[in-house]
Parts: sequence; C-alpha cells; structure tokens
Amino acid sequence: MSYLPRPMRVAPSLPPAVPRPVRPRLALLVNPFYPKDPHASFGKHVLTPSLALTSFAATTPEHWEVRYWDENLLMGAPPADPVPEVVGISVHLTFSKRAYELARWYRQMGSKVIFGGLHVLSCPEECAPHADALALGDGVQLWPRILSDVEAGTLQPRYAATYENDYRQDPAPRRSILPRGHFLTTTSLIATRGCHNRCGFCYLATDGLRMPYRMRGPEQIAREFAENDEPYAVFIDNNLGSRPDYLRALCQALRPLEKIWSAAVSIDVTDDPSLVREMGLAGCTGVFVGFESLTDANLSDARKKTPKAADYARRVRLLHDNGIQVNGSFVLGFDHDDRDVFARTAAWVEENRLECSTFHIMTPYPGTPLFRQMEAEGRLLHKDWTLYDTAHAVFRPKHMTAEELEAGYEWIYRRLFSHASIWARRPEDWRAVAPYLGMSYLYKRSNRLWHFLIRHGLVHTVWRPLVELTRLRHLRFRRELEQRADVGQVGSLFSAGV
Ligand code: B12
Ligand code: SF4
Repeated sequence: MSYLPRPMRVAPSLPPAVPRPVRPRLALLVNPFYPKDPHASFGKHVLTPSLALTSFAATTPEHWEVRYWDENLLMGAPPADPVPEVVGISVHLTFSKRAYELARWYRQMGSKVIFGGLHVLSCPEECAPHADALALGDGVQLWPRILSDVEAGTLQPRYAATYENDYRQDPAPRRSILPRGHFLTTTSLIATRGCHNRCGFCYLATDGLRMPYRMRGPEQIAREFAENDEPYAVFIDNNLGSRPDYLRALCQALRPLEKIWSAAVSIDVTDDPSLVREMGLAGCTGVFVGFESLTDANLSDARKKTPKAADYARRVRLLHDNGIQVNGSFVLGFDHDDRDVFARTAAWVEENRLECSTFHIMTPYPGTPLFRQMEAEGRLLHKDWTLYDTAHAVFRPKHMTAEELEAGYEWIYRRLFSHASIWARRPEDWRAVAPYLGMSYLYKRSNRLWHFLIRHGLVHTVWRPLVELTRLRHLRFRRELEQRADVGQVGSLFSAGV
C-alpha cells in the first residue's frame, strides 16, 4: 500500500466565511490544492514553483500589495485576514473544483475573484459563474488592466490576450513573493513559449490557444538566473530545444554562471551532437524528454514529428556521454498499445539506464484534437476533471480495459521505483554510482521524508547543500568535457543527481 497521508490527499478545510471589509489594493494569488499521486515522488511538487502567478505578479502596479499562497505547500488554507480586495486563482482542470470552492469562499467575504490558467481557456463557460472575471490567455498583459478596472469599478466579466506579442518585453517573474524555504529551488526559468510540434494530446493543441514559438533574450535569462542566488534552475519551457540556434545562444549565455540546470526538450535536440555538448558545458545536468511511446505508429497517430523510436537509445547515450541525465516521459494507453506495453517500456528504460522516468495515462484534455476524437468515438468514460490527472484512465482504451491500463500504470511505477530497477539503471561509470544511488533513494523511495520536509518548510534547507555539491561535481566534470575533443565518447563520466 503506497504512503498517502491525508494532507497530500485532501485540501485544507476552509473556516466559515464571515463578510468583512476588504483591504483595498491587496491582491492575493493562489495556487489551489490538488491530490498527489502516491505512486510518484512527492518531491516533484516542491521541486520548483509554477510561473503561472509570479509571471504576471511582476506587472502589479506599485500602489498594490501582492501576496502569494500555494496550498500544496501544506501550510493550511489560504489567508483571509485581512480579506484581499482581489484574489487571483490559477485554474487547471484537475483542481478546478478546489478553485471554485476557494472562489465561493472569498466572494462570500467580499473579494473580487479573478480566474486565469489553462482550464479557463479550454472551458470558459464552465468557469464563468464561479468568478467575477476570467483572464483568457496571457496574464502578463491582462493583470494590470484587470486591477485598473477593479479600481475604477468597471471590472469586465472577460479579458482576453494572445501569446503573439514580443516575449522579450515581459518583465522577469516576481520571485520575491515566493516562500523560498519551501522549494528545492525557486529559480523556475522560462526562456521560450510554444513548441515546434503540436501533438494531438498536448495542451498546446487546445482550440483557441495561439502560442507561436517566442524566445526571451538569452542575456535576460542569464541575468534572472544570476540574480536569484540559487545553484540550480529548472526551465519550465514546453520545449527548450525547438530552435537549436537559440538553445546554443542560451547555453553560451549560461555557461559563465557556473551553475546547473535542467529542462524539457524533445529528443530531436540530439540531431546535432555539438549542441548536446554545449548544453553539458553550460551546466545542463538533466533533460525531461517526452518520448511518449516506443511504437512509431502511436507517435504518428499523435502527429509528433520525432525520430524513429529505434533510434532513441543512441540518442539517450549521447546525452549521457555529455553528463546529462534523462528523465523519460511516456504516455500509456495509445491505440497501438496492448497489455505488454508496460513490461516493454520498463525493460527499455532499464536497458538504457534512464535515471528517472515519468508515466502518464493518456488523457484527452478538453479542447484538444484527442478529446474531440475520443468524444466522437464515444470512448470518454466521464467528464470528472478531477480524475483527468494522467493517473486515471478516463477513456476506453483499444486493446485493454480501463482497469488494466490503471493497473499497468501502477505496476510500472512500482517496478521503476524498486531496488532492483534502481540498481539496474546505475551509471556505467563507477564514480557516478554512489551519488546516483543516494539521489535515487532520496527522490524515489522517500515519500515519508518528503512529506515531513514539506510540512515543516525544510525542503530548501535540506536540499540546497546537496544541490550545491552536485554543482561543484559538475564543474569538475565540465573541465573534463572541455578537454575531450570528440563528441559522443562512450561512457558516462558523471551523474549529477538532480
Ligand atoms: C511547473 C509545472 C508543474 C509543477 C507545478 C504545478 C502547479 N500547479 O503548481 C509540477 C511539477 C508539480 C506539475 C505537476 C503536474 N502537472 Co504540470 N506543468 C508545469 C509546467 C511545466 C509549467 C507551468 C508554468 O509555470 N507555466 C508558465 C506559465 C507562465 O504559464 P501558465 O501557467 O499558462 O500561466 C499563464 C496564463 O495561463 C495566465 N494565468 C495562469 N493563471 C492565472 C491566474 C490569473 C488570476 C490570471 C490573471 C492569469 C493566469 O497567465 C500566465 C502568464 O501568461 C506546465 C507546462 C508549461 N510549460 O506551461 C505543466 C502542465 C501545466 N502540467 C500538466 C500536468 C498534466 C501535470 C500533472 C497532472 C502531471 C502528472 N501526472 O504528474 C501534475 C499534477 C499537477 C496538477 N494537478 O496540476 C499539464 C496540464 C495539462 C492541462 N491541460 O491541464 C501541463 C500543461 C504540461 C503538459 N504539456 O501537458 N506541473
Ligand atoms: S513535443 Fe511536447 S510540448 Fe511539443 S507539442 Fe508535443 S507534447 Fe506538446
């Protein structure tokens, strides 16, 4: 039985709403609670904060005070004393019910509630009755307009903005409002938005979401990284590798910082081995790669432009050779998947020594081509968005039952988190084995510890020295890499651990 304490399962209860005078010009930004999957690591929820709220917090006019509350940090219900004049809530489908509860509570106390985020864009009609105003699209453009209308008493029910503007004009996210001690690193960076792909299951393919690939200046990103005084940053871009020439320029700007970072990229980033080397030299210690499937027919159904699955192993090796760990992300339940997909995928992950892997039951997000297809084929089992969390089967798979898909998902996580699997995936280089094992056990088999650290706000205190150590070891590795003339030499030199 997996460990899942109540605070990881159930949102904090809200005290009775007593209407009181609101504090004028106080805005509270809330990231609502969502239940955690006991099969995966609790650590990922406090790895780094989402930029949904801090990105537009930076555009708050000076005469407004802005505060931040993330219910997932287990510090209880969001504050209501004083009652904020405005409450901004980010809404995703999995926690929309909680967002509606919070909105009702604050509205009863007299606050104006503004909703933004992915679910507002895909299901505005559902969201509208629960909020005073909806922000459809880019909050950075909309937030100052919304606050100014609140001041003037002319708040509109809907505000809309696309993502087609010049991204370099956006201010840096306001990270100073984050409770630093509660995250492994508060340096979530975003350098680009969009992606050169539009996979049919991805939220980027949502109707009405126009997000061309846009890039911030490499020097802007390097400055943000330097200023936030953390040894490690996580890029939360959809795909940092969509424009190889841009990624190369970014690496050149990051390299002198002597810090470490990780990012999501598609596997075609390995088309050019010299780019992978640049990433290693610039401090990239890990990539999150959406392999999605090891079956080409599934990839073409999803309309993903990607190298053939048979070439994935070679590409993983190239990343490893440059000191870059691979967190492979796989979607389970595609139409060409049958009951052996779980064992096949696990065997591949072990054979190729992926340090980490993330699994998702295929989930048709509303507004996407996949959702339309499933709905047209009558395969959706329900529209309870709470279960659209990629840990539940919400549609009827083709070659197995929904129950078998869920059981396979649980099985593959149990298998990959087992002692035998962790050992099988140890790096080939013996010098990297001890740090790899330490980090794997801390990350994959320590949910009790994570719960303790999160509850007591100790995540940053405990992890920062480990991350700093990793950075120092990586600097040593980089010097070896610099001296190695050829790219793609066999044998991983180092495993960075985060
Ligand atoms: C960081 C992150 C996480 C973090 C933190 C999540 C959190 N809610 O706190 C962690 C690692 C914990 C996580 C977990 C999961 N995540 Co996640 N995550 C992301 C990621 C990489 C970045 C989010 C971000 O910062 N974006 C950048 C900001 C600036 O963009 P934005 O959120 O859209 O916000 C803008 C607007 O929407 C708007 N806005 C947003 N909120 C508000 C509020 C107001 C008031 C206003 C005015 C405007 C506004 O303004 C912002 C600026 O323009 C995104 C992918 C991505 N790049 O967006 C996936 C993503 C959000 N995650 C996703 C998923 C599926 C999950 C998981 C379910 C996966 C899993 N099985 O574990 C879990 C569960 C979490 C949950 N139930 O929500 C999906 C969601 C798909 C969907 N349609 O809902 C995404 C889009 C990834 C993907 N490609 O599929 N995630
Ligand atoms: S490659 Fe990844 S980010 Fe890009 S569209 Fe496909 S799933 Fe979405």
